[in-house]
Amino acid sequence: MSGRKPRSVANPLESAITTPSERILKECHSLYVDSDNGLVKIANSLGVRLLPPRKKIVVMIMGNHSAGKSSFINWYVEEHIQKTGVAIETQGFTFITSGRKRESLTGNATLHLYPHFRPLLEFKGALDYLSAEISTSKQKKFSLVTFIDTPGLVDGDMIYPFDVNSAITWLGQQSDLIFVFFDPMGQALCKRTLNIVERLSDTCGDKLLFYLSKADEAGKETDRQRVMMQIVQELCRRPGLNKCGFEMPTIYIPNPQKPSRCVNQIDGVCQTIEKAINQAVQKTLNQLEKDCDLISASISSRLEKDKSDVSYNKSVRLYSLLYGAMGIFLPLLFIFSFIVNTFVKEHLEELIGEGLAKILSNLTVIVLYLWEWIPEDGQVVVVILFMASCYLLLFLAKHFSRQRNKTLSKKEKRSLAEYNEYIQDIVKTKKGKLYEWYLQQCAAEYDL
Ligand SMILES: Nc1nc2c(ncn2[C@@H]2O[C@H](COP(=O)(O)OP(=O)(O)OP(=O)(O)O)[C@@H](O)[C@H]2O)c(=O)[nH]1
Ligand SMILES: [Mg+2]
Repeated sequence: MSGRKPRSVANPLESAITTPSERILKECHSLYVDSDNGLVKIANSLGVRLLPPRKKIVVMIMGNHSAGKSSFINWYVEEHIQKTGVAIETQGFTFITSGRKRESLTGNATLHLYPHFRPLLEFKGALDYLSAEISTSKQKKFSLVTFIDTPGLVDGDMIYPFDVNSAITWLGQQSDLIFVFFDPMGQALCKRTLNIVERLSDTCGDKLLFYLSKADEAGKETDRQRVMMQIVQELCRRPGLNKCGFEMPTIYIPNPQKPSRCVNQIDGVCQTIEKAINQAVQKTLNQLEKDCDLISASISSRLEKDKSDVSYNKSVRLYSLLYGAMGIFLPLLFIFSFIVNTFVKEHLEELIGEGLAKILSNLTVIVLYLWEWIPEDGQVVVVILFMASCYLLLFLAKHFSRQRNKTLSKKEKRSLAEYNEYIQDIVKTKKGKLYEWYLQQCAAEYDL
């Protein structure tokens, strides 16, 4: 099929400024959402629901109030996007993502940008505390990451305007990575944080990563060790959390004015994000292959079903014709026999010729013989029964004519064959090339 070609998203200028992972994710995404030949559209026409892959990974940062969540995002993006400070600064959810223009979006606009987060509406009151910040920053891997900054968690009398525990848990389930920040200050052992972490570890244990943030404020090395022990002990006390070996890297925002002797593992956080991006690229390419196979299998089964429908319709049509013919022929023969009988043999021969008259009289003689065989007082009943049987035959003919299954038109069959060809020849070939290119890029990076 020469007409169908996936629209390539990368023009030469764009490919020069985007990373290989970004390009692959974009190209895969466009293979799904293309308005003419998108996989989502093709799958939809076959009754299969496909979700386009995300172009970015989602990293949610949660933790105690003032743990340094917003500061970490600002540091990563290298722009002061999120308000930071000792007061409770972040009260809602903010999506921080890269874009062409610096922009701040409110709740409704945010949900337009992220339609798959629409179920957030079920958390009453959360919409008013939802926003998005679009930044033009290209620092680190920000072009492939959407951060979710979450409200600072505290115990006690603090009233949240929505069910914060459930909303964070739900958002965590939608994310690719969940960073939990514990700072060495007073709130380190906030019960609310531990409760949410415990709930999340049930379903997303592999995405949960713990960090001791603001580690430069922990004082001496011994103090830091003590704080860390306390946090780990508190976490392990929870039945749902004591199964895994804990890792809690110490991180802090580097401050040239305030150098610290404490080990800073903040670069490890960036590496974790990069690893998740690479995994997302591989997952997206693998999913593309699976979705192609799913569509091809659906097309084959649709064509197979159509074949059996066609042969079923043939047999049903035959039954319908047979019953219909009998339902019409038998009463006609009955009436005709009596009409023919009223003619004198010679008159009939004169009228239609000797040969035809002989055939007709042979045909009608059987009917007349049967008719005479019926006792006179039962003839009315027999006529009624005969008419009822003819009606039944016509009814059966109609019934079978309605039993036909809908089959594919020639045009539909041709477009299914074209879809299959497009999936096998173009999409799969493209996927193979992207994979090859991705592996080449990886090898090139590691070889350097
Ligand atoms: N020394 C030090 N201070 C930090 C670090 N990270 C953040 N801070 C400070 O800690 C305070 C709180 O930081 P935020 O980033 O607002 O913390 P948050 O977790 O977003 O707080 P909420 O939004 O209220 O939950 C601010 O005054 C920051 O300047 C760090 O690594 N080291
Ligand atoms: Mg904050």
